[in-house]
Amino acid sequence: MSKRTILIPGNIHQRILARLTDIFTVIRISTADIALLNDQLVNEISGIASMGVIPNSLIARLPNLEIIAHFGVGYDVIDANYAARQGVIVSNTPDVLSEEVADTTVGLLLNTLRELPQAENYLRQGRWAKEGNYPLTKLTLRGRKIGIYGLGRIGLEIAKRLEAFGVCIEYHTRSKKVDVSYGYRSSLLELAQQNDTLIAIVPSNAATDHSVTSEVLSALGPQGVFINVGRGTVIDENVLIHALENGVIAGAGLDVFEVEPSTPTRLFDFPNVSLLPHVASASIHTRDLMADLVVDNLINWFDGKPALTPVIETINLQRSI
Ligand code: NAP
Ligand code: 8YV
Repeated sequence: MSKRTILIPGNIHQRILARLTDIFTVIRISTADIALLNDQLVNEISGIASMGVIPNSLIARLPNLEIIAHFGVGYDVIDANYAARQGVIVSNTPDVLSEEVADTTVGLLLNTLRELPQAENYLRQGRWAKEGNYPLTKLTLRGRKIGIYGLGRIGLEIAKRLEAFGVCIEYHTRSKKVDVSYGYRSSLLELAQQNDTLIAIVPSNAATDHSVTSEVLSALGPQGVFINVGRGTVIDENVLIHALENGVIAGAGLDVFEVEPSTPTRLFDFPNVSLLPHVASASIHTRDLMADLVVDNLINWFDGKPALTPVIETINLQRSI
């Protein structure tokens, strides 16, 4: 394999940097801005390893770019259709994180319903000894009807885990899955009408952005709970805050936000909301697997083989070996 030049704009996992540096010439710039590259580099770069936004303006100006290896399964920060038109393959990191994200989702659901972080804080603050038992929680998982919005790799892992909790499970996706026994609802509104707990694990795209509307939240009902581990863009945060303020739903658990890392401080005031700073896949174990997949996609590609995990939009650019 000839020594190729890989661009890393912005932050990247240390393991990616270490492994790439052994094999490739690595160029780092602070942000994905073409103005930060001189003409020689512009011509030399044939791959990108990244975890943030890659603007079309950068893709357009790198004449020898062949592949963008993205760190993360969600790749809404890259216009993959544009990359495909430019002949640039995009890879992501599916599967290796699904179980971790599903584990975290169940944790977030329980935290939201049973107020476990608040109860722990109560103990740590010495209030148990001074004030007596933590109050009984208003919400419970017992008897809940769970609607999963998105039954892909991660949604399925969430469903499998929730089965063990003995709760009722249904789902909504654009197409009914043939190999699952969970009840299918052909619209998100219908899913919310038939269930009291909505877990969103869909990618961000034009169809899913702001799709959890005030009508969907109302349909969950006053005992309703909304859990979001997909992307913050699935709901307008003002709509969610309004629903929480007015008792339209009973609580929410969020790992993702509309404009990260900022989080609307108004959410901090709700005792019935559990918040996590986008940590669903964030263990050393799982992030190492994701990092390896980024690197292995690049190695395979520049070794003349197909990329390991190309995104669907660029799959036709795969090498056939
Ligand atoms: P996936 O396997 O591609 O699953 C996506 C699911 O969403 C599929 O079931 C798909 O079914 C459904 N879907 C897509 N568009 C839809 C629409 N308009 N309406 C209804 N359903 C729709 O992806 P995954 O690996 O499970 O990951 C899902 C997403 O989770 C990622 O894209 C990422 O945004 C997010 N994520 C977040 C974290 C975190 O740290 N919080 C970690 C990993 C992933 P149909 O195609 O049949 O509609
Ligand atoms: C990561 C994620 O936090 O994979 C995804 O889509 O949202 C998370 O696993 C993120 O991609 C790391 O930047």
